[in-house]
Amino acid sequence: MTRIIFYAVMLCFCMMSTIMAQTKAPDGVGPLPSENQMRWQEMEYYAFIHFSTNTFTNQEWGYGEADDAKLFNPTDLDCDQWAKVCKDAGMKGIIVTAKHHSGFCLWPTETTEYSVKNSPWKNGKGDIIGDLAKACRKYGLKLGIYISPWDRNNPAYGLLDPDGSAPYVKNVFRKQIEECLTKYGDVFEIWFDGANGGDGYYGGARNSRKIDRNTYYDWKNTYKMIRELQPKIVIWNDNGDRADLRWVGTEGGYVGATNWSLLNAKGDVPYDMLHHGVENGDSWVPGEVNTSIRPGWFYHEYEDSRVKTLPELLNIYYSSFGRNGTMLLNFPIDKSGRIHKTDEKAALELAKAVKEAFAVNLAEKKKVTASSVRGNAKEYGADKVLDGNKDTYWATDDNVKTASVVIDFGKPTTFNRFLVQEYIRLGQRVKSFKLEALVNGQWKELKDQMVTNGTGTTTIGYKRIIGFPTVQASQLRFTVTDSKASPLISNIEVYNAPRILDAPVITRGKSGEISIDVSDKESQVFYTLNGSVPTDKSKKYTGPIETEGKIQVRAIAHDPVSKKSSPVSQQQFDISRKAWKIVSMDDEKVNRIIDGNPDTDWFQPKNKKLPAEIVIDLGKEENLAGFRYLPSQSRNAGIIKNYQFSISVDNRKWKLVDEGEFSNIQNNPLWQIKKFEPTKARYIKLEAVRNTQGDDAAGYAELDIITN
Ligand code: FUL
Repeated sequence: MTRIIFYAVMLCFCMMSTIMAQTKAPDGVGPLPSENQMRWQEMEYYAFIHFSTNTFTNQEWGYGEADDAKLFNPTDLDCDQWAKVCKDAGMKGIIVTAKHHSGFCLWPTETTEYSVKNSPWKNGKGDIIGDLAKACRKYGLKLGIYISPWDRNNPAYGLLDPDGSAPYVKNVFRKQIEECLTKYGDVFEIWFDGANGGDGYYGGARNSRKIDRNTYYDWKNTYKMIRELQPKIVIWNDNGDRADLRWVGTEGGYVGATNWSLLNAKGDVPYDMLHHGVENGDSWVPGEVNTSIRPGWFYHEYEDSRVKTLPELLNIYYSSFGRNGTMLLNFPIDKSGRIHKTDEKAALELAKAVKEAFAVNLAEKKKVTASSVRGNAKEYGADKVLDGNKDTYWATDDNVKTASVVIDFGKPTTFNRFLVQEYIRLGQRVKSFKLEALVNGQWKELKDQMVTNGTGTTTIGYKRIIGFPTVQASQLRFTVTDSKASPLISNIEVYNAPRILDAPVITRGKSGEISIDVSDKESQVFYTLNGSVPTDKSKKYTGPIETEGKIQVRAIAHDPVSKKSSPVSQQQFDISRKAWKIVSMDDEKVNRIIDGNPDTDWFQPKNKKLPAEIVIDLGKEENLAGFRYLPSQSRNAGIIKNYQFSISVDNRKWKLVDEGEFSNIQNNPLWQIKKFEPTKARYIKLEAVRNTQGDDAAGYAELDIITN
């Protein structure tokens, strides 16, 4: 008897150890996120605040002019309002431009006179970083700091001592970081922009300074100091040394649909790597998607009507943390010192739309089964994807890299959004997946509607959201089709988001014809030409509209079934370009730069050197008051940075009416608007003096004038 009991116990023990061996938690695969990176990733959505002397000089990059400090005088500065708007918008933190490239500091630093202490605001007694830190604490938001490494004001910027050390880095830059990280409590992120060296005021020297971005800032020691001062911080750096987070290669508000949170610790990081990460990278460096709620980062009154619309903001939402990134949305503070009411409204509309879209998780409490479960153990079962617990996950055995789960809704259910999360603490694993819905007994593949080439369902990472045309189905099948190792899926949600129409795109061709295009081809388009707000009673668009002279076009897309309309899009066009002739170039294709289509471009021939000029005969004398330049939207080349603009009555004697730089045009290649004293002329000349890459290319998508 004792012997039987002994064998029985041994048998149980053996069985248990087999099960335990099989259900051992999976090992991590590849680089893993740090605790700081995890905490940051889970914030998902936070704000950027751009505020500086630029706000008052109407610039994107202040030159660092000493006198600009005297212009810094917000009339109603209210950090509480910033924090309240961010909180209400669903954001978790705020990163503020404590110092932008002009060098002006928003706190009374001991390192320079170029700060709030020498501005008229609060008679020099104010401290914006202090006020914001307090407001963030009040609203339960985290504080982040942007300190520009480039400083266009500081006399020492770019200079080296005989021993090779950089006094600006030692005595100014690092001290400024130290002040910001010690005076204002916890800081969750520090942001070092990549714009570096170039023209500046530099204490009155007014010259150009070049630095080696890999060595000048001694990042190794700078990082060491930062981590000692704020052990829980994450570092964003677009300069030499790899830090905790990466830029995604565009300021347009989207990251690649394939998005690995990995990079290599060493070596160059071209656009493709920034935008998609590196599948087999050796370091965990997740992407942060940064964009502004308006075209520019700083406030410009002329952009009051160009605040992003709800469909645009929703696209950014789905293309940032819907693609394994975080979303860093910028508010340019206006001259009064507040977030402008239009921007506030737009951010709150986005929050409301997101709340509505993700209100009811249709997968909750539904039956779920898996094709394979790790060791057949309960703790890795399919139900872990629906249990709402981020620390549990469905897993397969180590060698099983393709597997599926099926969610049974129990009845035909209507949906159009799918949300899925990997358990990234053990690495990012999934290389591709497939989604299918059981519609009338047939499996139908659901493709990511945001990805036009049909390759949408690749990586997952922390969070992936797929949008597709609405289906009605009784079951949903999610299949991992390739993975680095056993996929670990911690969460799945399914939603039916209300349909939101995109605003139409309005363009005007060279002969003055207006075209209005909509992304949703089933919707109708209504428009006005007299500045009034269009409704579904306005004129219906049926094809290009012939127009002459200056004109304002406003249009909406309208869904006759739901009776819902898109936001209004509007375009102000100047005189028609029918009579224009480009006289400086004998190449038919050059007309692309005045064809009104931002998607076509022209580049000056490769054998030509800068400066390059474009001369246009407007056909008759016009009262000129400015010009607009749009660089190529398809190629990151030939982007004009420094320009001269001249006018003439006879194409012989020229008058220079404007010159300068298109600030930040490399990262934000939008329309550049320049105004000058109104002058009559028939010919215009745009001279490309230097481009952003220091070579001889000059490219143009569009060139236009502004008349008085
Ligand atoms: C850029 C800067 O040069 C812009 O001015 C802005 O601060 C943006 C967030 O980063 O590259």
